[in-house]
Amino acid sequence: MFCRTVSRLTSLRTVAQRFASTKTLKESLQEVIPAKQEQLKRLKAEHSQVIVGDIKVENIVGGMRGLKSMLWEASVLDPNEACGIRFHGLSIPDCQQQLPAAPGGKEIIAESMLWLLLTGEVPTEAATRQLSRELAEKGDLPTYVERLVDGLSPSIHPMTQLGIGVAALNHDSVFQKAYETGIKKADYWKYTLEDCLALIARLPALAARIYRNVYKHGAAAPPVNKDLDLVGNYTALMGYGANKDLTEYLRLYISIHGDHEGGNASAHTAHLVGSTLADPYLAYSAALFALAGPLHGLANQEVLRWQLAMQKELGDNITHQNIKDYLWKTLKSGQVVPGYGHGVLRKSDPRFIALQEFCDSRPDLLKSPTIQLVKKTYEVAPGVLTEHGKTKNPWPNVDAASGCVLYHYGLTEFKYYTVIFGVSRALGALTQLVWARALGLPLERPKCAFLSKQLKLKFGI
Ligand code: FAM
Repeated sequence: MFCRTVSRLTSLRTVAQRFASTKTLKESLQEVIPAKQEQLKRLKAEHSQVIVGDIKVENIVGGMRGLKSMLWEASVLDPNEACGIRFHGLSIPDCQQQLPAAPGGKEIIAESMLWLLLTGEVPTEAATRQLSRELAEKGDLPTYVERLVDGLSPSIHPMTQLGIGVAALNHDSVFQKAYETGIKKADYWKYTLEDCLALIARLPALAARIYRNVYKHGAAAPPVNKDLDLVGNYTALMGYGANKDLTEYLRLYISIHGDHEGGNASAHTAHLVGSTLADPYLAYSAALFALAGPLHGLANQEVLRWQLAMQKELGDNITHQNIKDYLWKTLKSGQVVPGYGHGVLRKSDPRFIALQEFCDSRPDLLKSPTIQLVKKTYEVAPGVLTEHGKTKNPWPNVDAASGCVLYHYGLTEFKYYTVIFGVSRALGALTQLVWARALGLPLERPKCAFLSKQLKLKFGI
């Protein structure tokens, strides 16, 4: 007994010493920022007039697709590369190999992905644990936000509630307070980082409170556990802590769905709003409302609604032909097939593949009728969409699979799924905000093209 106590004390001390000698996220960022600032300074001074691409009419009338006009390097999408997305050069399988998991877990955790996104470096295990603790210590919701969300009608969509709660947290913005008292531009990023970490830390408690208010009659959640990682706390606060597989699934999903280049609708909204020097809470709240659109984050809810309707209609008759017919019925009624297509990718979304691999490694998931239907749909949908001939990408995106696993694990309230995406996208969108302030990026203000005159002169249209 004595020996066990001594060895436990020794191991606690070792961990504490390791933590003490581990750089914090802020210290690590502080080391990498000056080189990037210098790079940008030189770029502006020496290469401002270099042409990096043409602007075509199709870019202007096509939602700016393909138009390179944002500075963002933490993640890159390659439409045609098999791995499709890289985070500071690492593919999803690389991240799965290199980024620290939770104690006893295997999947990437939000903290290690956040560290990679912010610093471009793979964190050590000690640094990851230290960040988990820092976030857990900041994870409680202030009472005024608890009261605010408790007062919202449960019939208000969970995403609307999340956006309201995040916006209200700006009451505590250190950036806003410091700005009012007058701070140097060079220090903006430090206050922005502090707000961003506090926001990421509080998202699980806020999102879980909304879940309990809307679906569990406001049942009280346990306190934030200082020894758990962010997603470990999130599932525990929602009431699913005992389900280790669900927690692992959400760790993976939340990490790999966090960043997707800076131009996706939610991250870009945060960037635009943040460029006015609105604080990170306001900027991310705006991003959440972009995420709430069915062409973006709401797709995970729509996929499940669509899959369940198909399951109901087909009953036990789930054949390839019946799925094909159902797909055609959807398309002919003028609707999109949710979970298929993408603004940039032109192959199967690597995040979809990672989630499928997660399912393949668990026999209980393979037996789930909903997951089997996802797999069968994947076998025929690309062919149907190709024949339909509209979409540039007939392959599945991440949301073709994301909700079905949640559904299998008993988290069946699919109107809530986009909230989980909202917890995830904070990793990328807020990283982008920190860097925008570190690099002193200006107010975003694109010029409008008045095409009608040109069209008349050039093309007689
Ligand atoms: N089913 C039917 N038609 C589709 C389609 C789909 N899954 N995907 C695209 N199209 C149509 C699209 O509506 C457009 O038709 P119109 O010319 O009549 O307007 C045409 O194909 C060309 O579209 P595109 O250039 O291939 O795609 P976009 O870049 O305009 O849009 C998406 C990309 C993702 C909005 C689109 O593929 C879509 O609506 N998919 C279904 C919804 C969905 O799954 N969204 C989730 C996106 C996801 F990655 C995320 O944000 N989590």
